[in-house]
Amino acid sequence: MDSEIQMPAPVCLIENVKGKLLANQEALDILSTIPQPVVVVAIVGLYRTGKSYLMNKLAGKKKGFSLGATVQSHTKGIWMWCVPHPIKPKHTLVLLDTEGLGDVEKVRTEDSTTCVKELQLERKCLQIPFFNLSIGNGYKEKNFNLPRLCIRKFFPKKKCFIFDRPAHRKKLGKLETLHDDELDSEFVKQVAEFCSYIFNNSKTKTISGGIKVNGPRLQNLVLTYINAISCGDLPCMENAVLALAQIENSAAVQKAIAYYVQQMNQRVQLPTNTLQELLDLHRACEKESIELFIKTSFKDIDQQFQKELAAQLERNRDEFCTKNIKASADCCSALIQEIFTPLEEEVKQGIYSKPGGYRFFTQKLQELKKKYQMEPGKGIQAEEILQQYLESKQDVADALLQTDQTLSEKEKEIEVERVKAEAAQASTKMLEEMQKKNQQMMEQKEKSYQEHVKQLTEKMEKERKELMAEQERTIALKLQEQARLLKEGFQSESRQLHNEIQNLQKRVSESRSKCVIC
Ligand SMILES: Nc1nc2c(ncn2[C@@H]2O[C@H](COP(=O)(O)OP(=O)(O)OP(=O)(O)O)[C@@H](O)[C@H]2O)c(=O)[nH]1
Ligand SMILES: [Mg+2]
Repeated sequence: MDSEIQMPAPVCLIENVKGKLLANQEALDILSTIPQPVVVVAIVGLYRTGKSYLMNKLAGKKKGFSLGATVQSHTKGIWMWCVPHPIKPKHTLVLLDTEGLGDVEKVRTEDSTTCVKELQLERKCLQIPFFNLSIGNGYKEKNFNLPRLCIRKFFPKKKCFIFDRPAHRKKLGKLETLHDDELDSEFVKQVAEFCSYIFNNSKTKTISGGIKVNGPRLQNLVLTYINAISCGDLPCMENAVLALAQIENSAAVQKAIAYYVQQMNQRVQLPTNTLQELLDLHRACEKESIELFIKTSFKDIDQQFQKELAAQLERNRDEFCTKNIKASADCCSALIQEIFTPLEEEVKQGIYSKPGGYRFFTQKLQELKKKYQMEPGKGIQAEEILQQYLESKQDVADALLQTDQTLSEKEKEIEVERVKAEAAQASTKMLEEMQKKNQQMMEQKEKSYQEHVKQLTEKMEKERKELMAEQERTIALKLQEQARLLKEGFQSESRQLHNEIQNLQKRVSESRSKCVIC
């Protein structure tokens, strides 16, 4: 089922048409077919700095992302190439090659692994470490520092690679046709180290809360970002995740309900002998259905979708109860017809309309009632349908009683009373049954609620722990960055980061003491 992705060449993911961004349907369709978690590697940097060339190396191919042969910027928009991850089984590596920046100030990226290739062609980068800031308040310094500060802020964890010139100047134009032994051996080694580092260190793309991103999720994120940008908004990770959660949680409800209905149809044989039997099966299917929802849903704010699931499960349970009642009633009516029709025929023929006939009639009636009661599989309406039938035939029995000449008036009166008492007893029993059923339904409601709460609590507790670990990791990295800024003499930047860290720490201690469900 989880077959490896086959994409012979990159496709354009986002087109840049006169500054307007458009998502390309072909690329979105490809993403929608990738059920595996994705590792996303994007590259950004100045134009004509060998980004596309490097991305081809990551794809393990000589050709793919198209390289520029002129001095003009070549790649337009964002191109995507999905390949099986070379070292992580059951993962897809999504390579994103971007349009070269004319101005490094435009660099704005978010979480996925991003390589910043800032190496100008024909120029070795001798400035080590790479992200040092320039002292001074002039335009030149600000211009120099801003992208570096941004990169340092958004990518607290960094790793720098310096590449030597790949080959002799004359050969640079046709790099992609050269064999490794025609390239500078240092460069070949550096590229191999770079690729190995990326493969080993790039994590599966997750969204806040440790939720793994697969192809369809990435597709939705792309669409949400593009929409936000088209509307003039800043693409915001939080909003994109919420939009994604809406789509997926609503699908998770549908999936969980479909599972419940399918399992109930498979496991329940209508009519069931007792209501409890149906409710027990409901409880088992409901538990699994909630599990399925909990597994696939995320960021279900105020449990909006779980509440919807609960309501739909209740409706479906009631539907099964109604079907159960109907199945039982149909079965009992058919049985009554089969068992009692011969007696009705005999009455019509006048067999019991003679002296002593009433006694024979009641005897026969008792026998047939027993026969009916002995019959298995009638379901929960057995008694009610029988009583309804007997009641409907009561005037026939009365007529036979009144016309039987072997009985005295006194005996007839006693018999009428006996029949009345019997009917009253039967209706009391039915009332008790009904109360019992109501009680069982109420208990089931409480159990359903408890099941929802139990599963939700477990999930929220797990998510809370993950979020806290995530926040603590971020704080640790930010603290390192703050210390570095301070050491470099950037007091105001360091102070700003210090405030950010304090806010984060406050949030962590809040979530530590927070009760999961109140
Ligand atoms: N000197 C040198 N040339 C390189 C290097 N990497 C690639 N090239 C060559 O530089 C040219 C441009 O490379 P690309 O990979 O297209 O550069 P790019 O950054 O994708 O360019 P844009 O798409 O315009 O942003 C090609 O002819 C490559 O063969 C490198 O590390 N050093
Ligand atoms: Mg390019």
